[in-house]
Amino acid sequence: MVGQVREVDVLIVGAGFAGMYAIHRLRGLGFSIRAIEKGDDVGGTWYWNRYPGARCDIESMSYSYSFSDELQQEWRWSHRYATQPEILRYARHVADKFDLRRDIQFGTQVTDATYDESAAKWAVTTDRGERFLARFLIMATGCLSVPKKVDVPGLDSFAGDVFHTADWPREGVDFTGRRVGIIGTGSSGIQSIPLIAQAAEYLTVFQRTANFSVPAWNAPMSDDKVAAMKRDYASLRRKSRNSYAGDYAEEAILTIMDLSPEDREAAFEKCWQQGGFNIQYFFTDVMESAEANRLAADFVRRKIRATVRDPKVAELLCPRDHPLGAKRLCVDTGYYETYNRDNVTLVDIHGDPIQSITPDGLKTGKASYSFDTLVLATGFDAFTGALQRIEITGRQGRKLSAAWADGATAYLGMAVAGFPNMFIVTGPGSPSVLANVLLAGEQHVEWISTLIDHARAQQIGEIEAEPAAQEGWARQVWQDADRTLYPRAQSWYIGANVPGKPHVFLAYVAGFKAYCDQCDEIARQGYAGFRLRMNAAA
Ligand code: N01
Repeated sequence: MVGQVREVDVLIVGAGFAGMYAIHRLRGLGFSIRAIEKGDDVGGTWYWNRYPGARCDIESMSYSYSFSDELQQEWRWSHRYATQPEILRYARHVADKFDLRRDIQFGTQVTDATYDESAAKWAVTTDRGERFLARFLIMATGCLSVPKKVDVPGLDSFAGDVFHTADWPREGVDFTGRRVGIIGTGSSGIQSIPLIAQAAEYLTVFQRTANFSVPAWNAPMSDDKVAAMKRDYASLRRKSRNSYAGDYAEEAILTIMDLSPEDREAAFEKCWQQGGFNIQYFFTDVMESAEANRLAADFVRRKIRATVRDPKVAELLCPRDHPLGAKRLCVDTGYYETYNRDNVTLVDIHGDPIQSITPDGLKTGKASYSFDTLVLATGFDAFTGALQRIEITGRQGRKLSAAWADGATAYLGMAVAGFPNMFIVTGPGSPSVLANVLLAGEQHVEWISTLIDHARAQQIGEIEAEPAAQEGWARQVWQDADRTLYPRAQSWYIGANVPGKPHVFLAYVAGFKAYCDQCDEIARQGYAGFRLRMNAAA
């Protein structure tokens, strides 16, 4: 098709969970569509992140599509938290069931997208030289899809294998007999470290920042439990839609600072025993009061000390430089226990930073460490990485990179002033990563497709966020965040993990329900904050 221009109503970039649903939804509304996907199959983040231990940390019955009751009734999740292979199987099942692949072009990257103001269309080019013209552009590119550039000197000199958790070999890695070094102790590191330690001859973990992690207590789902939840699925989904985190887990009902020391300890212990994010979401004040947060953090630190036998190692694993939850809480299976193994060493690279990677290991200021395999669990250029890989040019030749030079903002976390007819699914300023991102993506797809459908019916040719609405939204996102402890960490939520990235709070912290209610109200008001221009011909 090189040379020809293919015209569609909607071009969707990405065939992860959000892109897949966008295909299904827009096709159902009668739009012509094409989706472009870099991977060779559907699944997005679950296609790329195949490292050992990769699994969701929101319960699978919740972290799954809600749009089709038939789908949610027929699919059987094996465990409370499904593994990456199971989630990828689910994505493939969805693609088959809804016949999505016929509209997806795999193994292709969009390289640039330019808005043609006279035609009110996006001209899109791929790395295969194909060209598309689309009335609407939907960026379903994911919040955590581009690994951040690894800023460790000497990486190229390493003689052994280097694996990044977010770009794991399709065929897997056999760690038998290997001496492994791993850099990074965020969620990816914390999930993979226990399994790499079990398989490898020796594992050295290089930790710059200790993170809070809580147990998953993952287990198979019994038939009775699954059946009971499926009978009640509609109300579980309603509860999720009306919750803070887009989940059916219990909502915050206790205030730590109102509890006696005994009741507090009992409540923390209950959260710990339930596992998952409860300790963060079960209390009204844990993300708002520094003292309440310290009490919760102290509880987790006591758990770490009770688990890790070597007191020095336990102290190193105790996070001290950020409030619990202000860097994303990790959910693990046997993470702290792993440091009781004889074949695992924890190295503090905060006190003694890495100087360089060497051919057979790495050097810090004070010591050298040797290993033959290096695993990078060093995270992502969150929210903006995937969008900034594409040369996106809006009205009057303005680049998205220029529009976001002082920080990424988008009205409702989905539309950028100066970039008409382009929508970002779970973009900067949306609840996305602070909620159940699967449901957050569904809500965006439904809202955006309803707006596009409305535009077609009303002969509206251009939809564009108003600059004032976008600024107001950015202010609200920041003010909401500023009332919490979230900004008190140097986290990827504010872009702090990528050198030079402007710091703005990138997620909407006021909760999924509050966000959805605002979106609904804006739609009721005729899409307030959007400039809707009629077709030239209308
Ligand atoms: O990445 P991260 P991640 N030298 O940025 C360290 C989601 N997720 O891939 O904190 C030394 O959290 C860095 O150290 P520091 C989830 O939302 C979900 O683990 O910058 N160290 C940190 O320890 C998660 O939050 C699941 O000091 C360097 C680590 O690398 C998000 O993805 C599973 C370094 C990066 O941690 C990102 O998680 C996995 C350097 N130069 C991920 N550069 C689920 O369970 C970075 N680090 C669903």
